[in-house]
Amino acid sequence: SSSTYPISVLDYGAGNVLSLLNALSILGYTNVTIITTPSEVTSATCIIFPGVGSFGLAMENLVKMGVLQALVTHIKSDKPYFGICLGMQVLFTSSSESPSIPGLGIIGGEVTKFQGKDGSKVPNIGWNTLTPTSSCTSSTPIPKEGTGGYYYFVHSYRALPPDGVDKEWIQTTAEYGGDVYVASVGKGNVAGCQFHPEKSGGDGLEVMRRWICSVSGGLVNSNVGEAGVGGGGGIAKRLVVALDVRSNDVGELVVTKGDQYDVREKGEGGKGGVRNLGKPSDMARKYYEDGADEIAFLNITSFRSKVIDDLPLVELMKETSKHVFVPMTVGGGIRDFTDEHGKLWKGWQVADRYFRAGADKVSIGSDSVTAVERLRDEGWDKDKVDSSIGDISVRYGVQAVVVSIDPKRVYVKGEERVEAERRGHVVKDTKDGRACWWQCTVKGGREARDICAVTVARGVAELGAGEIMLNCIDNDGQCDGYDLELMDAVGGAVDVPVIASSGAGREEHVSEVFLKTGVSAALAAGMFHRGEVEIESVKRDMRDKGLVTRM
Ligand code: 1PR
Repeated sequence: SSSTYPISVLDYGAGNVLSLLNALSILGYTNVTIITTPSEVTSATCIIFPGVGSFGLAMENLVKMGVLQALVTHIKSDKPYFGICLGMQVLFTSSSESPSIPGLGIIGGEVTKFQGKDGSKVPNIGWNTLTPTSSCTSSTPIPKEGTGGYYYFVHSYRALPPDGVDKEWIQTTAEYGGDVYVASVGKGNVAGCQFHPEKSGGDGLEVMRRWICSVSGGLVNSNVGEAGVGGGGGIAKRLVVALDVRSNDVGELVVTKGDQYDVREKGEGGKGGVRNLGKPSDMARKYYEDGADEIAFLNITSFRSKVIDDLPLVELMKETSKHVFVPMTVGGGIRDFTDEHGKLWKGWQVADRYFRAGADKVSIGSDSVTAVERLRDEGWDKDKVDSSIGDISVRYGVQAVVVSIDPKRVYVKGEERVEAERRGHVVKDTKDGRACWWQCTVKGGREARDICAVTVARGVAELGAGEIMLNCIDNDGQCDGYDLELMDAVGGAVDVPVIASSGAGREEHVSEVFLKTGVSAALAAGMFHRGEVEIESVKRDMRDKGLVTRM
């Protein structure tokens, strides 16, 4: 069923409003406009504000657009407003993220940064359940009985429930890193949530539907699904499905999958064609419907692309984001490059194309390795190093920047070990009695560099990466499990979340990497593409072993 209730999406051009528009479209709202001017804000019936970037950037943009006063008037006269993530945070008085810039001041209280207590990673990225407060009822956007569902959060700052009168705003809280923080607020026709309803699968879409129904005078029927069944409270371990994408020999984009990064069939007496496992958008949609928590698209031949208007994954993202309502990452070719007309494009401009097409995060591979090499050459003074990582995290937030590392094991003994350590590599004793370090490669494993994975991970976290996708070329496609020693070595060295990748072949491998290392997410590709293992059975195994799991 469709509705012509007018909805205005306030946008200052720094992020992904496409996902929100797609969510509204699938819910049947056809009268949706993007607004940017004071008069549009003044005449809007219902405003949704999906803020992105930093608190200060959001407030400055509202001032620059001249809409600040009109927005405050709209909210204070109790006209419908829904703030998502930063769009909720700006309702508060201030934020320690930008101490000199006040918020809208609708809700008393300060937004502050997670402390990373007890080794918890910052940003908080993941799926969480909610706890209702006494202001949460069966008719609030998140109904009391729906708080057991899973909602997707990604943020470094959070509001702690303020004392006193403003408490009545707080409808649900969530728990992370030892904090109980504000997950959603609401009073009258004004509401907001810290999580992303447009990225929280069916549970999230339901929050939006209920809120719009209530403010538009529609019926909030209790279409509340079964509350999700998890392994308990707290943040769920994420299961990411990766789609390695490239053109095949006749120029179609296909999902492929390599063995140790070699994606060609073993042909007679030489190399066969590129393995074709299916159409990327169809496969992404299927994995979303099967319960994947996140989908990553990697353009594995990106080092060839030369034209900004010919980024192969842009159209794919636009298409996929119509049907997929969980976070999507795009990687491959995010770096500065000069096109055939001699024009220089910055990495963040390439990333921007993907964000506008529906991506939530970009993943940077080769360019991150060279950025850390420059950082090392500058004596680890990050102010002296320009990088795509820094450029993108400043504009879109650290949570939007994933770094993908493609290391290979190098075994060393005796003098070699001494020499490797002298060159700054972190060498570990492995359980088979040997010692190794993990050498970073660029260009999809084609070129090895004299820098180790632990060093690159530390460096990119300094430069502003929010997450690390940690592959391992030795284990890729081997179905023998993840490189646990690598996951441990890198996970222990950085405060940002690590996604384990490469080597999953059975359900137990995923549970194992969560139980034995501190990674926040596990990525798998081939076992799903070949139809050997189902997402649901992996999640059942995780849940049965006591891991918090979004079923
Ligand atoms: O360097 O910024 O242009 O990014 C290129 C990106 O493409 C990097 O993220 C790099 O990891 C990826 N890539 C490049 N070549 C290949 C290849 O396979 N020939 N694929 C490649 C990386 C790793 C995972 C894979 C897991 C899990 N593939 O995506 O899906 O290893 O596989 P499994 O579960 O089947 O073991 P830039």
